Amino acid sequence: RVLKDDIVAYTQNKPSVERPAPTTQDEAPRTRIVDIGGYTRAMLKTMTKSLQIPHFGYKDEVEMDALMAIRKDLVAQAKSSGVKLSYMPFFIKAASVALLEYPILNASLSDCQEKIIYKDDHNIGLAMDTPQGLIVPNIKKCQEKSILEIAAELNRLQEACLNGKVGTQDLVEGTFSLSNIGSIGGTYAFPVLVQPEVCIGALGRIRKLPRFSPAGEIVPVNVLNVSWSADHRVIDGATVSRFSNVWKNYLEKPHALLMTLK
Ligand code: CAO
Repeated sequence: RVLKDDIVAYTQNKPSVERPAPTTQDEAPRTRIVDIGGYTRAMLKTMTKSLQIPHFGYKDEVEMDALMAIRKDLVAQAKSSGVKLSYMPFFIKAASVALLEYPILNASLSDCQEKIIYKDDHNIGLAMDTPQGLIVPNIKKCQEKSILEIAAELNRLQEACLNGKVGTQDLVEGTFSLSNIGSIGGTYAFPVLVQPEVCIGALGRIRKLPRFSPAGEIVPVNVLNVSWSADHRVIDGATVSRFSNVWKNYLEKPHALLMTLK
């Protein structure tokens, strides 16, 4: 039988449980909780919505040597007009000229999903990495602008975005987008559509790679990879491929852009 005295004796003699001194691993995890605001809040909303769209992905490579030589020649001329000339204005102009052939890629799907809205203006959006986060202002009416005019607009938008002073008018009514992630790094990407646009292209970093010449010799070539995403509800893969071929041709043979001058 267990008597009361037995229990008292047991509890009095019970060895105390030794607890090891807390180590840093046992301390509550150190966390920091911040409100999501500004550009990140806008990104959260738009990207969540965009990923409800079935995306079609298409990738290709572009030989950049001819364009790099031409840009090198033109940098000083642009500078004398107070404009910094990067590759972007060429990518944008080539896209605009190719859009003239494939206007479906500069369209949007109506809210009722029964009509396609074709847009005459090529308001080409540019994903910009800013101290405040991602923002996609657009250059209006690229179909009417020269490469130098597009470069000047890009300079203006870059400065406004860096100073956090980009205007609402620069952010609305985009019709097509490009994302030059290659200015930071990377080869391929999966760009996410900017609603209600139906096509976006991401550009990788230009890399010098071995390729075969027409004579079968191995030659060094500057290669740019492009990754397109399109709204597969209204755009089929063949259309993206044909559009990309035209865009690529204008970059690989930039003198062909002369034929588009008015
Ligand atoms: N490959 C190699 N070099 C590149 C390049 C590429 N794809 N793109 C740009 N460069 C070079 C430029 O030639 C320039 O070099 P120089 O000063 O020697 O001429 C340098 O990189 C910096 O270019 P830049 O960034 O000032 O100008 P840009 O017109 O090429 O790009 C912009 C402008 C706004 C697109 C870019 O600054 C940017 O923000 N890129 C990031 C986009 C991004 O975040 N995309 C992801 C979106 S999804 O989150």
